[in-house]
Amino acid sequence: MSLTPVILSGTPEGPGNESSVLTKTKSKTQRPPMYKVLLLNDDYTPMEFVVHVLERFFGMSHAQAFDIMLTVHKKGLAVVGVFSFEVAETKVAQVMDFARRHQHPLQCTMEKE
Ligand code: TYC
Repeated sequence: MSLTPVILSGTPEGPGNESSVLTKTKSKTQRPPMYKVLLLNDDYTPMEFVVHVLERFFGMSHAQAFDIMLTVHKKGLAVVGVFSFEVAETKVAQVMDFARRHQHPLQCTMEKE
């Protein structure tokens, strides 16, 4: 059996070295997309209920929750957190279900960042 010589392309340091062409491929790793969870204002949901929702489902302190609730009340909406798709979907479902069970029209949605 005979061996056929092959020419390998590379840098002056030669193939197989750290700086050869093989190491120059672009990394294509992507960060997973993140989703903003938004709370929307309405005229009927009691302020205390919204504060409770923010404490219960978003782990906010009472002061933080009160501030965000006031932002929603004044500006119409606010981002209450940024999560992976699955976590954002779960938070939205939990808030919507909790509001519905208490017969409040509170709306919670998600949006790709
Ligand atoms: N605007 C409501 C009220 O005056 C309070 C409220 C705040 C409702 C935030 C929803 O996401 C909301 N009772």
